[in-house]
Amino acid sequence: MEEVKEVKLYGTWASTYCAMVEIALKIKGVPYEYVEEDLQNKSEVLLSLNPVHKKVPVLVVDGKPIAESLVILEYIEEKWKKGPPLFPEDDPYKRAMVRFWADFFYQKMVPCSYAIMRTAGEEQEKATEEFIEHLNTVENGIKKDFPKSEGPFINGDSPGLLDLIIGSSASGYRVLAAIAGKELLEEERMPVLYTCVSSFAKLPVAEDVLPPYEKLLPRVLAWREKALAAAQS
Ligand SMILES: N[C@@H](CCC(=O)N[C@@H](CS)C(=O)NCC(=O)O)C(=O)O
Repeated sequence: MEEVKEVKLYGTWASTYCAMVEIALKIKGVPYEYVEEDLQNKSEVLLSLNPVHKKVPVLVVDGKPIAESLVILEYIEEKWKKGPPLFPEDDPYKRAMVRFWADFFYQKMVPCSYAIMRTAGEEQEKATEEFIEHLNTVENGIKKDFPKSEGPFINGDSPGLLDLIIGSSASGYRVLAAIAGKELLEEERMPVLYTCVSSFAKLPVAEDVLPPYEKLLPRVLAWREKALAAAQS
C-alpha cells in the first residue's frame, strides 16, 4: 500500500460526527492535522472539499477528500488495517450487525435527538419518549447480537465502530437529558449502553476530543433558542 504523507481533518468541536472520526484516527495511531471550521462562515476550502453537503467532517488524505462520517470511519478501518480493528474480524454476520446498528443510530436516533433539541411541550415529550424507546431497542439489540462481549465495549475490551458512534455522544446524552428534563441513559435500565458510553468517555484518546458537557450545553441551548424562534416566525 502507498505510504500516506498527509492527513487533514476538517471539523468543528461540538460535532459528534467529527469526534467519531478524530477518535478513530487516534485509535488507529494515524498522525493528522485538525482544522477547526466556523460553520457560520464556512471556508472556501471546506466548500470545495465537500461541495455536495457542505458539512464537516471531511477527511483529506494526500489531497483526496472523503465526506460523511460513516463513510470516513469505514475508510479509516480499511486504510489503516494494522491499527486496532474497528469491526469484528472473525465473523461477517457480526460485521453486518455492526452496520445495522450504526445505520439505526443515524436513521432513528439522530433525527429524534434533533427533535428533542428544537421542540418544546408535548412535541418534545413525544420525541423524548421515542428517544428512550430507541435506546432500549439498541440495548436489547446489542445484547442479542453481541452476547459474548468481554470487556466494557460492544466490540469487547477495545472500542469498535459502534462504541465510537454511540460513545462519541457521551456529553450529548447529558445535554439532551438536561433539555428534556428527564434522564435518558440510565445505568440500571441500560447497563450495556451505559457502560459502553462511560468507558468510552474515559479513554485518553476520547477525553482529548469529546466536548465537555459544561461547554456543549450552552452551545446547544443557543442553537435551540434560534430553532424555537425560527419555528414561531
Ligand atoms: N451525515 C453527515 C452529517 C454531518 C453534519 O451534520 N455536520 C454538521 C456539523 S455536526 C455540519 O457540518 N453542519 C453544517 C450545515 O449544516 O451547514 C455525517 O455523518 O458526516
